[in-house]
Amino acid sequence: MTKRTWFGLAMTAVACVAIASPAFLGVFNSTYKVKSSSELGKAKCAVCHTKGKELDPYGEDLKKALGGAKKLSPEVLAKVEGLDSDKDGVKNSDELKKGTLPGDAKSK
Ligand SMILES: [Ca+2]
Repeated sequence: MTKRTWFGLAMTAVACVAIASPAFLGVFNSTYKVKSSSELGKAKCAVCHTKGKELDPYGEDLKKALGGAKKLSPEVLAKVEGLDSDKDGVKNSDELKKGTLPGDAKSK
C-alpha cells in the first residue's frame, strides 16, 4: 500500500470517530439487532456515510428525521423505515431485516 492510501484510510478512521457515528452506530445496531456477519454489520459507519462525514441517501434521510437532534433514537430510525432511501425498490425496513444496506442501491 502507498503512503497516500494509508493516509486515506487513517483519515477515514479519524472522521468515523470524530463525528457522532460511534454513538449512532450503537443505537442503530441495538435497535435492529444487526448481525456482525451481515453486509449491514460489516459496513459500520458506511451504513450512513460514504466517506468521512459525507452521507449516503439513507444517512441524508436520517439527518432529516433527526431534525437537528444530536442523538439517534429508535423513534428517529422508525421514521425512515418506510422510505426507500437508495431507490433500489426495497424499503429501508426490509433491507434492515435482510441485513443489506439501505443507502446503497447496489446492496439489496
Ligand atoms: Ca432500498
